[in-house]
Amino acid sequence: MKTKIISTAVIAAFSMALAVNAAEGEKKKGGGFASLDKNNDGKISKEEYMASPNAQKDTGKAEARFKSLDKDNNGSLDKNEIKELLKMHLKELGEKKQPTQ
Ligand SMILES: [Ca+2]
Ligand SMILES: [Ca+2]
Repeated sequence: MKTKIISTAVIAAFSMALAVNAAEGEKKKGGGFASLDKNNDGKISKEEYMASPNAQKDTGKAEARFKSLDKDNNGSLDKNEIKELLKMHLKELGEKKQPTQ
């Protein structure tokens, strides 16, 4: 069991940030996952996803993860799919911070 309350709050905050970013047409670059959307079409293509520094660390893992995130298998991550991505990343961050769990 992890610190569920905290991660839920963090996810909520990130989701809001993402929504704001998307709504503003991603004004500020370099932060959050909206910055992955290079061509600003509101989706993250596999190329965009793989170009992220995080994905570059382990491309095999990133590729597998992209596949699992792309629920409808259309080759890009839409907003709902990105939400899952956020959750996954946050979970990983939490695991790194709390190696005991
Ligand atoms: Ca895109
Ligand atoms: Ca998709």
